[in-house]
Amino acid sequence: MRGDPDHPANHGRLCSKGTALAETLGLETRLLAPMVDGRRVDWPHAIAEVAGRIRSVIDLHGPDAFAFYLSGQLLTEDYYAANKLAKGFLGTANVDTNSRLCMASTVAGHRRAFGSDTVPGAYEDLEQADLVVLVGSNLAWCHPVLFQRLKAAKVARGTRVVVVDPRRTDTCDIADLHLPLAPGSDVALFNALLAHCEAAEALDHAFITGHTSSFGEALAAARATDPAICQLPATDLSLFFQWFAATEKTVTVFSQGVNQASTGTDKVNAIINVHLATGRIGRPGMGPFSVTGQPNAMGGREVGGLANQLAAHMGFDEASIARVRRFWKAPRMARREGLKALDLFRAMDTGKIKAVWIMATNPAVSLPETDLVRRALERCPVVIASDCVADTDTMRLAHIRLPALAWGEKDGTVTNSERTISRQRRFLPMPGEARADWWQVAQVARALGHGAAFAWNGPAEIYAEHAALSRFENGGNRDFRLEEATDYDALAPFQWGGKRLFGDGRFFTPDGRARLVAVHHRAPVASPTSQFPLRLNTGRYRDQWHTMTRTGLSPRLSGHRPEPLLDMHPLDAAAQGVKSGTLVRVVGPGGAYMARLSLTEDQRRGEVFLPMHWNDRFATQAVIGRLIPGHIDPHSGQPESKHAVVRVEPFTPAWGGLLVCERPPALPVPWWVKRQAKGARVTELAGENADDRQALVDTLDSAFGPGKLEVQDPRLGTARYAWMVGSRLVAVLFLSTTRPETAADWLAGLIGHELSSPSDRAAVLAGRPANGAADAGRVVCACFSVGVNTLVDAIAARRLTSVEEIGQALRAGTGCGSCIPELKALLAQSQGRMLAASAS
Ligand SMILES: Nc1nc2c(c(=O)[nH]1)N[C@H]1C(S)=C(S)[C@@H](COP(=O)(O)OP(=O)(O)OC[C@H]3O[C@@H](n4cnc5c(=O)[nH]c(N)nc54)[C@H](O)[C@@H]3O)O[C@H]1N2
Ligand SMILES: Nc1nc2c(c(=O)[nH]1)N[C@H]1C(S)=C(S)[C@@H](COP(=O)(O)OP(=O)(O)OC[C@H]3O[C@@H](n4cnc5c(=O)[nH]c(N)nc54)[C@H](O)[C@@H]3O)O[C@H]1N2
Ligand SMILES: [Mo]
Repeated sequence: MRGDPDHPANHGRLCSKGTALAETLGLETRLLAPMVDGRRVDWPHAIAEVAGRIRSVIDLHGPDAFAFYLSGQLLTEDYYAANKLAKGFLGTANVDTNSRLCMASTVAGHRRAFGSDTVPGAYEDLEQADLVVLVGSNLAWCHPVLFQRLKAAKVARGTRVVVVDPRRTDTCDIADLHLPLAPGSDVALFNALLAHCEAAEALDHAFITGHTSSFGEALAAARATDPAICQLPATDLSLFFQWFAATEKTVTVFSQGVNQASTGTDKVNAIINVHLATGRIGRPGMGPFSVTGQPNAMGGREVGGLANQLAAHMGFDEASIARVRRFWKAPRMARREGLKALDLFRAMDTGKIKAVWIMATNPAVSLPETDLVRRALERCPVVIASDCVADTDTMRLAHIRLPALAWGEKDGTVTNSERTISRQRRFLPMPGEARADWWQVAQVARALGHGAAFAWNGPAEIYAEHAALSRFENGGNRDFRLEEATDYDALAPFQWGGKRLFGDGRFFTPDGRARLVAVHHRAPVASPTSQFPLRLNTGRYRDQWHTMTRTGLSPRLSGHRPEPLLDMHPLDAAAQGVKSGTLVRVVGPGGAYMARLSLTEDQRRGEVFLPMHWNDRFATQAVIGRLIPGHIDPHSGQPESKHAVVRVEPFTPAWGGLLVCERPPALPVPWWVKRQAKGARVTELAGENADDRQALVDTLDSAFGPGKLEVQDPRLGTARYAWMVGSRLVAVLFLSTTRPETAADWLAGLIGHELSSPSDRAAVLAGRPANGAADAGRVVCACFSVGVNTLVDAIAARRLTSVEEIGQALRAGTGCGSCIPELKALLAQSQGRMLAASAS
């Protein structure tokens, strides 16, 4: 897997997940045939069932009883097809997408400020800026390629970097200043910044007068804001304000720490206000810059994938509805906005929506109020889900499961954060019966009698139609406009709208002026109480992608964080009576979650952090949505996924276990978490009851047969088993009263292999190689699979003193570079050890 050196966005650089893509292309976990009510059927049957069930729901209950729930992981052509079917031909705008959980607040903020959902700048602005402010963005882990570009620019021209995030993240590795603000206080911060810029005479009054409106109201609101709300040291705050006021070439990058809040839209406008008031927009090296997450989050916005957008960046005003109807020759246009994600699932729960088609998203995990969402899917009479993976938490709740093509098999276009449209090309055959998402929609549309409007022969024709709609009656008052692609297959990456927009000071509002918005601080909806005293923040790990359906298949991506950790400040842990490295239950008003406790001063006091990735496929009790209440932003409908409240309780197991085998059976124990290692899956287990141990061994006996080797030490409470078929090793189980320590990755490599000599078998039961070869340990560098033990040993033995020397010796850190902060930490630790050794 190599990057394309000619692509303008990454210049050939890949992140760890991109580098490991080849490990996720296998067909083992794929859905390869349509399934209706648990039965395998052929496509004509599946299409007839989907169309028949949708038709009968609509005939009985009207078009709004049907909904699509889509995803920023669809291609633009897929998205266009679903949106057209629902909004033009079935007559419902109940089309929403996981972008509601992701970019909705930015969309709402952009539209309030610019009159359109436009990202004004380009990635190269980060390279041309003198100051880059990263707000609620862990760029080092979530946009590692862009992070590398910024880092290189910093080396070349000394760019100042400020990180605004309650947590200290690896992104702070390149920060000149980290502002660990109180969660949810971004509006106060940027309001105070606006007031400061005014006082410091750093505003661009010519731009304000010539090109904006509502400046006075916004400034009054800003002046009324007390920056003490942010709980930041006054010196840091004034340093940030001085830098910002003095630096014309400033880019403010923002992401989920801004969007995923009940004040998300106001946060976006607070940021944009400052850029408008200083005139820093639409010119090189400056501007507000929303970085999107999913590969095609932007394409979804362009086709109208959100329930409150129609198509081609048009909304639900009368003129737009009429225009799109004319273009589509639509028989049954949706006439008003549809339900947003959370309301959509609530409507399934109350029986208003009776048929849903979910594509390329896993709402049973990623939406808040998980139990309500799952109950809604259980109650909904018709649940259709298209996914490339057979078994996800959502697929388990679907009546009709349709096999989709995955990356490498599908053809179409995606749009990135800087508006660059790229062609994605198929290079693998279509496996089994899997078919493109657009094809599935078009087939169903034809079965419903709309053949003429869905007669496309391929994505090229859909793209041409989408582009034509963007130009249709577009006299220059709509931002989104695509030219005809003369050769779709050879389409080279290009930025729609050109490199930058708004350089001329003209916006897409009715009066052509950008709007400043008067915004006021509001605290997150849930506030800590004596029952739930801690603020819960959630987000991403470096090497996992969302609900892990793909990245969870890769051994090296699963090695960096093998299980979910609860990050907590040591003083809070002491107060709650929980210990580092032990299992804890995180309890919120809506449910519980099990994690291992990791103590770190990177967390503010009173605040904890959990990853969003694990789910029922990978752990017993680690579905993040159970802890997130359904509080939403009033403008965007985006859930407040970053500001829940919880308490933390110790979980004291009576025993711990480690199971290594190719495919674990269903396990009768209270807690386990699985990860993919090279050769086998590694499952960690823990139980509160000694009887669980026997039940577990019995389960494994019936799964793997009676032929096992065992050693027990009743005095120590340890037991070790190795199941064999002939001389082939099929499973290993280690039990102990604590957490068994073994070379799990080494054991995984032996599964399925012959153990011919007695010493081989003895080594398996000893849990480590007979020849004393070391276990590489937890993966630090995923690009080159370099483990922590290998690094620590090499740093000591070869006296490595810098990241560069580590790179020369082991290649670690020379791929995507996102492990460099960890390499630095290991170097610092080993220097600490050397100092301690020389001092004694
Ligand atoms: N490795 C990896 N990369 C990914 C993804 C993935 O799953 N894995 N997913 C992709 C997707 S879809 C997305 S949307 C992006 C998300 O990319 P990011 O937004 O960078 O990622 P998150 O970890 O969700 O959140 C970013 C930060 O917001 C901070 N935050 C929390 N509350 C506040 C607050 O009140 N104010 C401020 N200023 N900050 C706050 C959190 O502490 C966190 O560090 O990542 C994309 N890239
Ligand atoms: N607590 C909390 N919750 C969050 C977040 C958070 O930070 N904290 N972040 C939110 C954000 S920003 C996002 S984007 C969401 C992501 O949440 P989801 O969208 O639910 O997560 P994914 O795991 O990306 O789900 C994508 C699904 O599509 C399948 N798939 C992949 N490619 C294709 C394809 O081409 N066609 C089809 N039909 N299927 C395909 C995958 O196998 C997988 O099942 O989570 C949101 N939820
Ligand atoms: Mo996202």
